[in-house]
Amino acid sequence: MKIDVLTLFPAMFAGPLDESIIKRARKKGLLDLKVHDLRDWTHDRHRTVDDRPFGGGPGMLMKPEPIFEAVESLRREKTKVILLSPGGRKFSQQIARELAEQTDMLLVTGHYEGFDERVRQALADDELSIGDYVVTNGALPAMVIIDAVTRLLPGVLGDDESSLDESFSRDLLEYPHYTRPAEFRGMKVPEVLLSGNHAEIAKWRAEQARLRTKEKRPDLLK
Ligand code: 4G0
Repeated sequence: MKIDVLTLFPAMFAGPLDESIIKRARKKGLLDLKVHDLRDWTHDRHRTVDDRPFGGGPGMLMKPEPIFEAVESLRREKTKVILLSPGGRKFSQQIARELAEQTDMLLVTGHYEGFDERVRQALADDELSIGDYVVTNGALPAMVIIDAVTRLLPGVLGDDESSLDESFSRDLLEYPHYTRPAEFRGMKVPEVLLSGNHAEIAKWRAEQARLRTKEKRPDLLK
């Protein structure tokens, strides 16, 4: 998959996407990620990317011209252009699975109070939010989406890392997990997990997952 990112903070992308699974995906050529500085598409001496809202009010908006020029130069035939903003559709594992089927994405990030509406109207195929909160700019949300999508690309995860039971993790929280030692600082691993009785273990895990979901995420049971 080819992912282009348009940002005012290209330096933020060095680091998080150069580690671990994403690093490996890039090395293997499964992810081709290119980060672009929006200011490269400005023409004035101050490389201006923002302006004041018509009609008044506080804050600044991303002005349309640099974004239009950048998107028009970066997008190709199959490119899905996606805006990141707190006003977008809520990103989810289901949306990550859908995006993993694309060949080309262009993530457009902003800051201030958001984008001139014509960016949305004329350029965006979709607008996503990683959750109901505001961060200073769209770089972190873009990285979250890149990470969640990349680990789903065929060949990225090894057998050990693959989520074995995706259908399960879809509608319930995980049951409690334990590794050695069997007793640690007086805290014992539940006896059933040491019993070797796989039917009982499966029953215990299903019950724990249900209890935990009811406690922490009752919305998932409805
Ligand atoms: C556009 C995304 C971009 C509009 C971006 C803020 C959170 C998310 C930004 C705004 C972001 C998210 C209207 C404040 C940049 N913060 N939840 N900040 N407004 O995905």
